[in-house]
Amino acid sequence: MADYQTVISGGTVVTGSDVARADIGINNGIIAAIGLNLKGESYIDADGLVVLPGGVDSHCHIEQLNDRGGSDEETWTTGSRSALAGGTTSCITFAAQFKGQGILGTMAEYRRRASKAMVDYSFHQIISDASDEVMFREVPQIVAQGVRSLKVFLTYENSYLDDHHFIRVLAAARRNGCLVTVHCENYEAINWRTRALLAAGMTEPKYHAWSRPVMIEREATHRAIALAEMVDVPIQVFHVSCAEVAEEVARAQHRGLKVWGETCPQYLTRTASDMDRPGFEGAKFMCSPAPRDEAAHAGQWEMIRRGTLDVVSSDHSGWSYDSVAGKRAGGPDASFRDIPNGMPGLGSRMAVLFSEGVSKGRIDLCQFARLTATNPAKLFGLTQKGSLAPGKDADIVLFDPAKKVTITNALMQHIIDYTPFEGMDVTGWPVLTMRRGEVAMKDGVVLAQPGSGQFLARGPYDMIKPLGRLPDGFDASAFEV
Ligand code: DUC
Ligand code: ZN
Ligand code: ZN
Repeated sequence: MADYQTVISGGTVVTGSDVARADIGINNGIIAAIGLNLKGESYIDADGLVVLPGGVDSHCHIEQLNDRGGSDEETWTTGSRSALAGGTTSCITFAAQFKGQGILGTMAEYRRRASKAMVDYSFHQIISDASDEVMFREVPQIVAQGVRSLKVFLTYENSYLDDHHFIRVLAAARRNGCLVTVHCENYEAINWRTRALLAAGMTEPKYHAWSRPVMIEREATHRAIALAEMVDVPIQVFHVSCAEVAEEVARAQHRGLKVWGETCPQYLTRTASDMDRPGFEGAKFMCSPAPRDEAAHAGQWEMIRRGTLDVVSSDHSGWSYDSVAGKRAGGPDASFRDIPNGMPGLGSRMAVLFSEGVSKGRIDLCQFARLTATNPAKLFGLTQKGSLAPGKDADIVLFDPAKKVTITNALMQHIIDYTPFEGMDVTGWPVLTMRRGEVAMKDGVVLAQPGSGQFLARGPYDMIKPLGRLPDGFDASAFEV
């Protein structure tokens, strides 16, 4: 008699702490058992395959609304297709606030759009206007809806917060039990350098990197950490680009602070010289912070090895190369300042990290599982996700560790017309993705139906509780006026 509806049999099962040849028994979308010789009504043969937790991409931009009344090119249908093709089963995307507006109405619109998702999902709430109404009345309401992370930009003309407003967001996060995620670059310094570069006629995509050198990322990271320490609230530093910045995170961790660091495959594989490709081609690699150089990649791998950087997300933010809705939004002769930032990466994140990390011997399988699934799930309170263990959702990806693939844009299955990883040879490829017990992708064919993804409401959780270490023991956030 069968004990399980589905058994994934004979694979190399990887958790955040162990690797074992075993079967996984699944009932009603939940992992029911990990053991030997499990009896199932149906079987998925995983002989020769690596069985990993489905990817959790805790930083991707999908159907994000912009201040011109439009939205990202990548839709929930195409974004989740790309995610599933690449082995990712859960995404945390962004709900953006525009200055002068609230956040409750827009959250409802984001929830409506995400109802087409095929992956499970949650949101980070971007705060661009820390008004009293939003800080004291609306944030508690979106937290009650299950959104537990606030996102802050320390640069970008229409979104950045000065120190005063950043502190107000940190305080609101402390009062409401949220994590704050921070884009750390110094707005004034970038502006100052950008104006000078444009005045000097240095306008091509490669000057994007010149406009935002390492120390402006390092300074903003240091400042974000210091202010978060003052308010006593946990933060995650987004998309760390190099070791000098990761060192700020490491110093904070050594002081016992709840500060975490994230990076992305582009900061492990792409360089500023990619932005110096002929013509407009460099625009494909423009993102912020800017990719650095090969020495920076080596430093980043070391920071991953040490555990300073413990999440690798995609920062998928796609802008088609040949589109006026995309990279060409600023016209044919746009300077770097007017070319949209970001690159697609949802579909490539797992394979690029597996190949560059596991196949090249820089990280082991358990580290891979932690970086791509276990750690982001824990940090963001996705309690059913990120781990292969009885009781967790059966979100599982089967990797063929020997499969050699040359990345092409068609394989990404996103809506964007390019991938920054075009032509990269990788060893290791996702061949089957299961989401809550259903085969959602097999051999590159996405089988999930639009609307089958579920909203992941996040409740309070210990990992993001404040430390209780306040300057002079005084909790200013409780008396804010
Ligand atoms: N930088 C961001 O901060 N967000 C999206 C893309 C990018 O390059
Ligand atoms: Zn960012
Ligand atoms: Zn981003």
